[in-house]
Amino acid sequence: MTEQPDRKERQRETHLAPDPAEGPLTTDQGVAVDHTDDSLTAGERGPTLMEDFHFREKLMHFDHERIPERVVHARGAGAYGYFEPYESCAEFTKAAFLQDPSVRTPVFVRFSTVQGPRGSADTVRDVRGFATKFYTSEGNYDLVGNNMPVFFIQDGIKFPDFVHAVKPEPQNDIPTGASAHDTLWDFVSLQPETMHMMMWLMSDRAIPRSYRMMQGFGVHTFRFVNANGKGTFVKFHWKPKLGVHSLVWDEAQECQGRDPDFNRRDLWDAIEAGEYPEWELGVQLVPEEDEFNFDFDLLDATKLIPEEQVPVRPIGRMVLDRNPHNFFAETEQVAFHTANVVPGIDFTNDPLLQARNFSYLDTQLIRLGGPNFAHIPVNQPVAPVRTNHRDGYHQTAIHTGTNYSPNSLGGGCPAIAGADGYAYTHYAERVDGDKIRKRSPSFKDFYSQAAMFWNSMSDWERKHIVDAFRFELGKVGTVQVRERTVNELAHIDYGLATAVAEGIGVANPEPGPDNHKPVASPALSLDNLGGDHSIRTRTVAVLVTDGVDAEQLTQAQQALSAEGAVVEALAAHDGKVRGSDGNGYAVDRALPTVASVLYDAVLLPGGPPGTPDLASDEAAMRFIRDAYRHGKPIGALGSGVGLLASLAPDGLHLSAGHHQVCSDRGVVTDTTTGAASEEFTRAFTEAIAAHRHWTRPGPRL
Ligand code: HDD
Repeated sequence: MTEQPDRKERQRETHLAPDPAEGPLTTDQGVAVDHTDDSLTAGERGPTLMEDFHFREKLMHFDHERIPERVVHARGAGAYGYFEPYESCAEFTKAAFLQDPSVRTPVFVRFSTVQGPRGSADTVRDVRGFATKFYTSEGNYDLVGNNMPVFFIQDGIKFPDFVHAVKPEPQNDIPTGASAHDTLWDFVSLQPETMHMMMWLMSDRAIPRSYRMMQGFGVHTFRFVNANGKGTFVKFHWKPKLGVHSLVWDEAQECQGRDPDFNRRDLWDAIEAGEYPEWELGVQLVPEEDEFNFDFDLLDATKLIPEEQVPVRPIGRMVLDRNPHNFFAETEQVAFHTANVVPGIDFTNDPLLQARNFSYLDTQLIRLGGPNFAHIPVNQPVAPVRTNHRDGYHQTAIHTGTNYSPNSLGGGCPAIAGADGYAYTHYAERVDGDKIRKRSPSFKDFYSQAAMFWNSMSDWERKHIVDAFRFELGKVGTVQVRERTVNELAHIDYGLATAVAEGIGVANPEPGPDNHKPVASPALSLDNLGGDHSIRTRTVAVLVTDGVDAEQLTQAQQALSAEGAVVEALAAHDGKVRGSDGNGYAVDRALPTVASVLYDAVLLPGGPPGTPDLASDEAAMRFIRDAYRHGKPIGALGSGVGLLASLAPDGLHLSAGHHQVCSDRGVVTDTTTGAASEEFTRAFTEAIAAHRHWTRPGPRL
């Protein structure tokens, strides 16, 4: 493996501020400070003096610590890592970082929500940003994508309208981190091109379990260009190794309060634990001559290319293995730009992409306060930089030599690379046409792919989509907006429209023109995106009390940890519980500080007769009920099975008698006392790998 990732790391290290512990506290001017707790005053109870330069500098700096947050994607979390290709992609692109499997290219990735401000909660219903900066040997390449493969609008000139509509309402700045309000749905109901993306937004893709467990998409059709100048259309896909998993809406909402940093913490903790998140980069390639072989326009970002039509070809993998040293310096100040491309990667005339190529550069000026943001360490390429750009706010370089081109006084430096294959040469696409403001007729089918998405969903996914529409529109006060949206849904699927109409108290719409081909794309269903089916990094709560069966506890912890799960013992109090063998067993967290929504599964070990019953602990009981309602795997052993039996709804099968393992819709039980059987561990592990179990009987509990 080459040294490349270390190049970015070494570059970062040169910017690390020295540890203040090595010297005395000073002012910005380097003058040592004798006292920082009291300001300089005229007398012990007198006014503060103007000459207190330390006080004034300290306050001045503090007063200016904040920069404008991103107008969208304000809340995010980032990490460094590397990308390595599986094999050379020279046939399609000359991009240097896609040529040699032995070359690792350093990356920085920032995940984000879109609507909420910097301090909003993570688990809101929203699109997630998935932006990757590749520090390649030929300069930075930014793939600024989302976790959904399509977008709300077709032309970037609508972006301010869309964002104004989805952002909190202007008079009161409500709601935070939510799309369930009148202005968004007003816009949506009047702008049918949004409907495909709204289907994605109402699906569970909008509430990912983890940034590590979501797909990423470049969305637009881009262009690969090979060394001979031949172009190939390309769509980019990131596929997570751990599979794609989501929360349930009820859980996501509670999680917003229990841990607003749920996704951010999860990413940080996984990397700290050495569980490095990994994605495979895949591409859908379309030869230029096939551009018009689709029943949609490749330049329309509200459309995807079904994987069944053009398979995703895996070309490399990305691993995130380092957390930032400083959130502000790195995650906040990272500046992505869709036009940061390298030779071998080019644009298409997708009008959304064209607008983005203006917007991202522009926005950094207000956000980062001047044109020198490429000097900020996280934004610095590892490729050499030689420009004639000079001066401007926050200039930190002391340039010498000439600053114009052509020159002879500076020896002609920097020289122009020329079109010799090394420099970036724009793809020579022929364009001509009249100057017009008009959407191409090829962009006018707004519903077929929305219908395809609906057709591709499993029953539980469809139910969640209907529930989401009902929730969102149920928060919309204007009846006409509700009605108009339902009318739009009738163009997608009449059953969907009437199911939503019923929930929000509006009349059934007129049936839409039923002219969609009954097309489905199985690749779109979460049922088919299980990843490696492992339980690595899934969190399992073991509810324990004094008297817990020590053998069961230890063995279950060991067996699940061996599979890569994060197992935590929870009890009514911190410290230790006394096991059935008389020994103390560490409690990882006290129940009042956590909740079921923070875990993927729960295990109830048993204990000998007389063991204090979890049933008397309100927090434990709520934990079990929530886990059941949210379809989470529940394991119970020994007397734990009895507790579960006292709560379980009719129709759920639990084991009875001695040594009998029973697994029913993610509830796995074994009445054995002592260490759990291998059969139990296997069944419980499988239940956790399946993530959620939707067909459980209700209610009781
Ligand atoms: Fe955008 C940020 C993704 C359309 C204008 N966008 C931003 C980020 C992501 C995306 C992931 C956060 C980057 C970061 O972490 O710093 N945006 C998308 C995708 C789009 C899209 C996948 C459609 C395919 N965006 C889009 C359009 C426009 C913008 C059409 C404007 C015409 N986006 C911006 C922006 C932001 C931004 C205003 C805010 C902060 C920033 O750029 O750096 O320029």
